[in-house]
Amino acid sequence: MKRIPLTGLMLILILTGCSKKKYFFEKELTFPRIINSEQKIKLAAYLVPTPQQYEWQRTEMNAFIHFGMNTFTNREWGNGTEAPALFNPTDFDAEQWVRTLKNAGFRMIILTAKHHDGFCLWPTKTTPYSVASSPWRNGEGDVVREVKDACDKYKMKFGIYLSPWDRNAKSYGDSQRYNDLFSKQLTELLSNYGEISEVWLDGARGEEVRGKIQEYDWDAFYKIIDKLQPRAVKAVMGNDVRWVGNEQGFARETEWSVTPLQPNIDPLIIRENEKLGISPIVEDLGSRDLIVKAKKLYWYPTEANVSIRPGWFYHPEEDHRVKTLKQLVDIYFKSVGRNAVLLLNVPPDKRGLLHETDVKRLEQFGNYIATTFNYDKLVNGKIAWTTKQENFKEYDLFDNGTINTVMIQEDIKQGQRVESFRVEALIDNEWKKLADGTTIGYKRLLKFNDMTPSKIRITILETRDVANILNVGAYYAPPPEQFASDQS
Ligand code: FUL
Repeated sequence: MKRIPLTGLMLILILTGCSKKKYFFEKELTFPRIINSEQKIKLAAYLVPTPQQYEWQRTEMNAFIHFGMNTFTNREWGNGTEAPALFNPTDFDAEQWVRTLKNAGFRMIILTAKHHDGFCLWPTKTTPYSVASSPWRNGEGDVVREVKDACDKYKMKFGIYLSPWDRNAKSYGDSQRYNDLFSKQLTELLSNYGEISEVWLDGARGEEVRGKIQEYDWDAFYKIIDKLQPRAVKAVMGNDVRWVGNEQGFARETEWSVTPLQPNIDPLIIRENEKLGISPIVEDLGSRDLIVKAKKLYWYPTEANVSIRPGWFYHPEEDHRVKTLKQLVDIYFKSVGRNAVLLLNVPPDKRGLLHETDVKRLEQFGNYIATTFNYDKLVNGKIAWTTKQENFKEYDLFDNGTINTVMIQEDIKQGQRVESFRVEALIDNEWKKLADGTTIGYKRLLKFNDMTPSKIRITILETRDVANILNVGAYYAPPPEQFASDQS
């Protein structure tokens, strides 16, 4: 990964704006000692994503698949003693999962290759506790392989969730031995299945096993991932993609990808996070006040995870509790529409199929998003513009269409900069405020009441440096209840 050290010359060029060449800091930035608050804010505007973080952000909507021993025991967390004989899907069809998700607009599937119970969905050499010991496909099956093959067929990206917490492994708690086992599992998954686009490292863990605490060797795990899959992002306990802080799929209204937060992976980072009073769940992760106190900043964008059902794994008693279209649309607006990537979990059932109710709902959801966003009613919204604060741009609308949603994107390859903006509409020759927003980032969606203006005006109220507006759109999002009943 390219890391650009901040030289004195670069500092002067950025702070004075006296250079034709643009300087940026990829992924991280350490502030020089002698620098004032205003200069820190300015430098924060020059932090940018790595190419893999940028590529990941553009996926917008990804799917999580929780499938494994818990599917067959009807539990959320197994204890690692469940018999492999229980794992036996009757109609396993990875293509059904991938086809359904692809048609609904998802771009990547992240599969629980191993959950906390330790049962491996691929025939690993590291433990007999895997599909190889199950009756499924006479012990010859490989869930990871079949899902990956289906992803390749349907041109979907593929990621893995590999739980560090393992309640089956005998070595768990014996730090070095378990870290070796985990490293071997990562190596198998990242060597034998082609391209892997995301590695989801869960933070959940049991504190003490047989009187010992397992200390994970994050540094070693990171090295394996970076070496074997240099284009993958490392999520949650990884330092490329940040957990949003809740499991409802809601990002913050003010969501900064530029933050001093890093996952708690070593004592120095833990101390710095504590000193600043930050963790993935706090509200403020990127304000000016926080930046001024920080020693380092990172490009650490957020992923909003949520399940389509109450649980992460499939439970038949939750068949009537699949989220409604209205709930999914709300989640979309509060994740993708708030500078996050949505990670929606859809758990296959004991047959090894996505349940009919979930399939139907995903179809509605995909149609809803496509119907809403395929028809942009703004003229010339795709022409990029730059501006200092208090500047605005006006747009005409096609054939006086009714709208209730505005979309704005910053060119995050040049940093995340906008701190507040306003959207107004020209109605009967008068400018009326539609909505105020704070951050924009990769994408921001704002909703307002249905109206039919002749023009739209976007004003950048506050920004950390010249704002780079990439794209603006205006849409009509139909009422989801109505849309759902029209479709059924
Ligand atoms: C959590 C786990 O404990 C849950 O079972 C689930 O996998 C969720 C996505 O992450 O930490």
